[in-house]
Amino acid sequence: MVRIVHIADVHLGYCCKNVGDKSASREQDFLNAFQRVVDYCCDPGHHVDALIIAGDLFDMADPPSDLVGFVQKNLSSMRQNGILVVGVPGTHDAYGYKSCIYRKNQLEGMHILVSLKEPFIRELSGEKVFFYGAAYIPGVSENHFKSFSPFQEEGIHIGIIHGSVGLPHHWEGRGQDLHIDEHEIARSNLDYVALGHFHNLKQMTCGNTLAVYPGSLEGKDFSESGQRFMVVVDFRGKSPHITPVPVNTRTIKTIDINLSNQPLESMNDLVTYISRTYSDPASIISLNLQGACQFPLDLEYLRHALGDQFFYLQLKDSTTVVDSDIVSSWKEERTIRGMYVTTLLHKIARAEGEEKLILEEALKIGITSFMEASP
Ligand SMILES: [Mn+2]
Repeated sequence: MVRIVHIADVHLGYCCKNVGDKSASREQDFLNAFQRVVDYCCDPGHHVDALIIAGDLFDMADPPSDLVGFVQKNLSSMRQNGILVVGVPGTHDAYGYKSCIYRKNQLEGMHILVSLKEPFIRELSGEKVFFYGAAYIPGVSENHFKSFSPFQEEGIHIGIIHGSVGLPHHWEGRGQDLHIDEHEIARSNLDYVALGHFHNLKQMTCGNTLAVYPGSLEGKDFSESGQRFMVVVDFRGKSPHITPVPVNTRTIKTIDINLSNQPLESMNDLVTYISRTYSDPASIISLNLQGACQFPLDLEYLRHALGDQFFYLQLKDSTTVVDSDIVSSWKEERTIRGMYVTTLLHKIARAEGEEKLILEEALKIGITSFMEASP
């Protein structure tokens, strides 16, 4: 049985600006994830024949030498263990850049495929395996995949493509991408297509061909939430069976908390509730507070009070005070704050869209100020 590990979008060298002062530690996570893949492959008990890297191994075309050294060390381990490494350039480490690392032949032991004309052929675990891949240069390369057909020879035929297959709506308009239709993959009759470019795990059956995006190995932002995987592909005969294996150090999570459903009366209650329910020091969390809040919300206080409960915490205030007890009680008062609340509530009731949101924010700020003045 031939066993191949398929990864893509490793983005080594990615600058993690979105986690504040944790950026250096977070950048190390990306290296550790790649290291974990290499360690998995080199473990003799796993019987891995080859590693496919389907583009964006690096976050940049011309990585700094410490990063190249790190990758070279791992490629050398792979070679010592007799494991083939084959890949294509991506969009971040694109072949179109003159300074592209893959043009310099600096990385020994990684076979970068640049043209679909010639397959790269190796015998693995007694089977002849054909790898087809190309470097795509926007505006220069044609989409050779449109007229592609594999060699008519017995063996396992694998395509490696960094591009968009089955385009989600929000990716439209990215003119620089290589676009491939699912029916083109079906027509190729390849046994497996190792994809890269979309950062979340996705598998597609196109005719007789299985095409898989493994996704990124560490989430780059909050759109890459949940576990991250390498894909272990076992060929029983010619037919591929995949097992996603988690590799990430940290998990990105988005959590919505509806305060209307919680009997919380103060910031301290909220801190206690969040710590008890969601504390997770290894994770990167986006916490979205929603619903009616019965007390002034102080996000800076919350961020510091929750301190080391999370690796990194992003807070979003989507709460409303319109339906809170405090507003209900103040609007009955014949006082300045009573008039303020009543006037704002009238305006909010008549407003729409962005104006409504601005007025709700004004009500929140006003209530906080009144409370600070006379708690
Ligand atoms: Mn990528």
